[in-house]
Amino acid sequence: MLIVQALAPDVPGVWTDLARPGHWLPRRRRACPSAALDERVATILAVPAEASKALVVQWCAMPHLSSSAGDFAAPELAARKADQALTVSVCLPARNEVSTVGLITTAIRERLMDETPLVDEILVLDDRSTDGTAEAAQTAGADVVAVQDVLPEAGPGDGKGNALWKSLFAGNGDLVCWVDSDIRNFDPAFVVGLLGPLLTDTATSFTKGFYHRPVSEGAGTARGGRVTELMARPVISRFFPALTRFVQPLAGEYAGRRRLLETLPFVEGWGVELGLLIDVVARVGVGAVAQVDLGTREHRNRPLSELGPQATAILTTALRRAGVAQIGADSSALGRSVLDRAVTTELVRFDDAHSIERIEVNVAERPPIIEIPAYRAKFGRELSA
Ligand SMILES: Nc1nc2c(ncn2[C@@H]2O[C@H](COP(=O)(O)OP(=O)(O)OP(=O)(O)O)[C@@H](O)[C@H]2O)c(=O)[nH]1
Ligand SMILES: [Mg+2]
Repeated sequence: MLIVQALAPDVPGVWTDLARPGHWLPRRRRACPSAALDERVATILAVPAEASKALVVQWCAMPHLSSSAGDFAAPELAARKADQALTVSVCLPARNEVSTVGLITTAIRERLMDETPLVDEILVLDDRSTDGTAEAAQTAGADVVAVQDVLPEAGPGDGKGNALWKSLFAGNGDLVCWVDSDIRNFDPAFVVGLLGPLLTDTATSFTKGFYHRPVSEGAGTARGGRVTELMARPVISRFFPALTRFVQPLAGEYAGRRRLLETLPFVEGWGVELGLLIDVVARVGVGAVAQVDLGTREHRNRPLSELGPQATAILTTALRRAGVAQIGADSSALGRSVLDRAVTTELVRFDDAHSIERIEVNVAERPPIIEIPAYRAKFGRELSA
């Protein structure tokens, strides 16, 4: 199946003309659940405007796929969780977040563990922080895991996506909820909202948060999220129009069922949000993904100079999934899976004195974690044929 068909299962005929066999990428040579996903990766160089419009019409007709954090109450969800014999992990990736990680951990522990048994564990995936993040998280009651200590045989890896991937091994929950640890106005309702659709609707496999982002000084746009506005939305509109329904496609707060997440590759760095969203929808269809209004979210805003590498990683992630090979890549690369390869892009720009700056942006991907023997041993999984 082509990825575009999976993304638009209810728009008959719209994508038929796009199925150009010449642009198929070869199946990965391994037997695992992700093979089917790779089969769906196709070149989509010419999405007709009417097809994009049809998809937007389609998702506008699916208001039931959006909800608000306030629609759910923790005690009711805890009861549903118990009925279904499920467990929940909340995982926070953290790199030098001493000013916020303790407050977030405390709020989750007090409200969603001590007061109401909705969350079974809080993991903080600490990445060589030097500011006391690990100590603050531990004092607040999190299980702190050093990223480099998780699956050492897989190598240390790098970036947020790598920490999320490792959290699948370090944690135990059937449902995994990820929350950034730099949120300044964290409310446990974020976690309740993300778990709500998963615990009340067995057809939902993944939930994605969205929110209003107030702008702090100099951020430049009323909505915040400059990389979202200037990179993610154009690229989604161009290549993955079914994903245009996601208000904040790069939101760092999302949750899913382990059975799904373990079968997906994870981009190690900045591309993890977009990569997961594309892959989840390709795997389970847009109707199995709910988005949840989490209200307002405040976090730091980076200077513009730091956003270029982030945008480059997101572009690389999207192009890979659209089947567009890296320029200059040797042609034999297409004989293997594009997902196996770390792509390094050199972002070239100029500083104020017009001196050239060359920044390497390495976009590596972790394989579906179910391919790791230690994971299968821990969770009693087998590779399907
Ligand atoms: N474990 C780990 N966590 C990371 C790494 N990089 C970022 N994070 C965490 O991932 C979350 C999101 O990273 P941010 O740096 O806030 O990224 P962002 O939200 O896109 O950018 P900001 O505008 O700076 O907030 C935060 O909780 C970070 O601490 C990393 O290399 N390892
Ligand atoms: Mg942030």
